[in-house]
Amino acid sequence: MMKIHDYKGFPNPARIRIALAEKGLTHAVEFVTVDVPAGEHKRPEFLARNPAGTVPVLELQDGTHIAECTAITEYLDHLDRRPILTGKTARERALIHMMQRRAEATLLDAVATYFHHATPGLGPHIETYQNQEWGEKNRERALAGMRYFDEVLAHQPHLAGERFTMADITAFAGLAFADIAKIKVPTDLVGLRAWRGRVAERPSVAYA
Ligand code: GTS
Repeated sequence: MMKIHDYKGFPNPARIRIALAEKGLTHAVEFVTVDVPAGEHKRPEFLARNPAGTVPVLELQDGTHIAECTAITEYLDHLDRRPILTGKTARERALIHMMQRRAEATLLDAVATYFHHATPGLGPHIETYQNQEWGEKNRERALAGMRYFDEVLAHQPHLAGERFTMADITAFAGLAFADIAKIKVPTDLVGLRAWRGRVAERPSVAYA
């Protein structure tokens, strides 16, 4: 059986749990808890699985380890040759990857950088280098990202067009992380808030 090394409730692990539920694959994997708050993800045994020292990591039956949520989602989405999250045509795939990367860089990763640098983050035993100014800058970047996605959603129901995709999963996880980091979604971003409400109703999100 495939394994997912992760920590339930954290935003990046949630991306893969949502993808698994969307694909109907929740029973095809075994979850292995990595005690992130205790720093288990920075120990040699875990670094051998993922040198970045982050969760989640997918472990295939042949022992191959796949890190990075986009790569894991690509793998899971193509297992049945019926991709629903990463696109079928060249155009769909390009648009989904473009929007996914924007959601990751300008929202999820920006919020994470704020959290790790400008707040106590995961605590002093894990946050061994903090740069407050860089953290604050990334709070601004995250708010600009939210504003950008609000504009996109004024013209289409999902980030990459008509359908729910990996790009929506990333942005949704970004907003969940923003809640944890106490970055509020501005009230005037009505399109973004409405989209979030619609995504929150998906059964896959309840599963995550
Ligand atoms: N780009 C990575 C991916 O797509 O998997 C990000 C992974 C990541 O940063 N994971 C966080 C982690 O392991 C967990 S989460 O809180 O962001 O969900 N962080 C540990 C650390 O010490 O930074």
